Amino acid sequence: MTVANEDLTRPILIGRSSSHFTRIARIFAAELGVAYDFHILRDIMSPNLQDYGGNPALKIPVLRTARGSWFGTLNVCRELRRHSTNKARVLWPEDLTESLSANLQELVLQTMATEVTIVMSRVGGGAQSGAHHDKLRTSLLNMMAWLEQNVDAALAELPSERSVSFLEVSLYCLVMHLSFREVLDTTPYAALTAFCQRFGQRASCVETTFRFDT
Ligand SMILES: N[C@@H](CCC(=O)N[C@@H](CS)C(=O)NCC(=O)O)C(=O)O
Repeated sequence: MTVANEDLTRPILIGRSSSHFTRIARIFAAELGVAYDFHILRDIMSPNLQDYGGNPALKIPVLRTARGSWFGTLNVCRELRRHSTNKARVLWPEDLTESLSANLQELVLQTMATEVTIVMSRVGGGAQSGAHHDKLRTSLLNMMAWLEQNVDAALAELPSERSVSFLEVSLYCLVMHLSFREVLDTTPYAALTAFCQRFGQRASCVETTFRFDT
């Protein structure tokens, strides 16, 4: 994939249909009514900076607009907001001023990052046992237990007039992805499952279902 000489009249999202971070961006684009071209990163093990829109971290998603490249999901969502003309009221992480919802956001993002490490280790042929692997699993299970216990109270802290929140979109993508990548059976997590069933009814979620790109 080349990053030069492309038509940037509308944004280009570089990502994968199987990626939870990418799905956050895609749900935001749908909620905000922003059209984009989706460029699929075929090889997640590629060491080629160009494949990641110039992101030195070699991570997706990346959004390319006429104003530049935007690295990281939160940056991508903020730039999508700037491209949007609809009146959606977005609740961002910095709007979470109560400890429960702020901690929920932190732990959702950390669980997503931990899951990436677990999945990349699997994909890249890394160790599937050992002290680090065991600690990652323990951390994952601890965080999931905390999310399960606190999700309802934390979401109750959110202002009701929001159209969409980064917290809910990221939580939804995390829980659905754990199941999709068979990292964890999420069915015993009743509160998280109930949240996903409710939130997943949005058109933005239905039209971005996880799948492996072919
Ligand atoms: N901080 C980044 C993390 C993105 C991330 O970890 N993306 C995963 C895909 S879901 C990735 O690029 N994995 C490839 C790798 O870790 O090498 C963000 O917020 O977007």
